Amino acid sequence: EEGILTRKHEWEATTKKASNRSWDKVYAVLHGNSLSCYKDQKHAKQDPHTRVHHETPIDLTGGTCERATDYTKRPHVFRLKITNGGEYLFQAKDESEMDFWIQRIQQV
Ligand code: I3P
Repeated sequence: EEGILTRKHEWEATTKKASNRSWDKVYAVLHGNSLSCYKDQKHAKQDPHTRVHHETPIDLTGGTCERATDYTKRPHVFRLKITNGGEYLFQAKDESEMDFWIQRIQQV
């Protein structure tokens, strides 16, 4: 699965707030147990090593993903928590895309 999402990195680890906290448009690609975020589709296709901020893929194993009901500044936002304590918010373009991503990530 892949598509455009807007992302905010909230926590780098349980007690470490992310330093770059702005919302960024990313091209997200779910592959196996991991989620990779690219600048756009072209980067995702041409060079899989060009993830945003030179990140390694986000390992979804053991993580949780659900709608961010407490985040009210934007609509269609879900939260991904990963096992190292990292947390991301993702904004989808509408409710059905949000539900789709949550379901897909929960299936991992
Ligand atoms: C961040 C940006 C985010 C904001 C975040 C700011 O500033 O304004 O939109 O999150 O607030 O730090 P910058 O772009 O200069 O990095 P919200 O949209 O959720 O308010 P935060 O630090 O309180 O998370």
